[in-house]
Amino acid sequence: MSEKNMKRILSGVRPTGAIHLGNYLGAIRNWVKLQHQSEENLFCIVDLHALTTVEESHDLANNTRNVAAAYLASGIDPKHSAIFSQSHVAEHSELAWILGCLTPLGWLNRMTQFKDKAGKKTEHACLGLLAYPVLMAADILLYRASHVPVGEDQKQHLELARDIAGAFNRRYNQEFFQLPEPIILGTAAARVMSLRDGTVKMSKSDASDYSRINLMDSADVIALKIRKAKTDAEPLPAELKALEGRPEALNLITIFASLSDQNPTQTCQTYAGHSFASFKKDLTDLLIAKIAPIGEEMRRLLGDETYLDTILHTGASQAQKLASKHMQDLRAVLGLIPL
Ligand code: AQP
Repeated sequence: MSEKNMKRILSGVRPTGAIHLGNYLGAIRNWVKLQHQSEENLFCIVDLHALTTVEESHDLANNTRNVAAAYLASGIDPKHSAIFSQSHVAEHSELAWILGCLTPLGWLNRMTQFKDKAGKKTEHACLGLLAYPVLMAADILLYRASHVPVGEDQKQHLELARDIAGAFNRRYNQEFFQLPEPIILGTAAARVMSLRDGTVKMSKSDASDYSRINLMDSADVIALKIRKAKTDAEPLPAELKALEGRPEALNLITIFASLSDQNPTQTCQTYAGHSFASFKKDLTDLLIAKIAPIGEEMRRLLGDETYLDTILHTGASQAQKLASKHMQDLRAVLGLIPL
């Protein structure tokens, strides 16, 4: 099959902390299904992206192994999918530079994630944070990925990757890059919210561990976090619409629906008129049944660093083969002397 007709999927997670239920329901669980619907899959651990918001508490090597263990324990199969660390394939950075030379600053200044992460002090934000979407475009275009599963928050960056590919093709007057198609993950849990505040997303960098369920949380910790999860005084309604203005309740219903492969309307109907106490008990049991085994498997895998590093090195060499071939083609287009 020619590369142009091939379905090649690429996606990634930043190794910035403990992998949580949002990462799992919003991304990794969907990749597990998608990996069997394409000819090639690349699941990257984007450690260079983590450097844009690096904190002293980040232990990049261990966090990277933690993400690899989460991928494997969730069902990403290394026989179908390359699992690798972004920094192990140097061409990501090389291509990012080349693409950065044709990306107008105006495009980057419009990115909402930059505005969110830089806050008011844009003068103090690092160049890497502004250039993040260019590196993401490089991650995708380096492999000529045809499809990119993205969460809601990454849609704008993927659109930019398509714009950059188009700008390159126009400048060099050829269809060098194929425009990557988004796979918009329209699942119930496209955005899992914090357990402490239903208006902000569940996040690795939230200071409160009670805001999220980590994949490695024990059954006791899961039970405690759900017990403490913010709710309101009303019983659960029969209609999803009635949860408007009740973000924490909506979030818990959405999590339940997603874990039980229902739509949230069905979950509402099941729990209509119930108090949070009885609903939370069932949600806890469901979370323990679905998440605790993944955590257990992650712990087992993390006990075998040699195995995890072998997975990462094998994945990197698969990715590297594609990357170096594409960079060689690209050098010819740019008029650089071949390596
Ligand atoms: N709360 C979420 N709900 C649904 N999907 C989510 N994702 C992240 N949080 C949620 C999806 O997980 C994938 C990998 O995310 P990432 O780690 O690369 O970046 P992120 O979105 O910045 O994740 P965090 O947890 O919020 O990390 P920090 O705190 O370091 O910024 C993506 O597909 C993302 O959509």
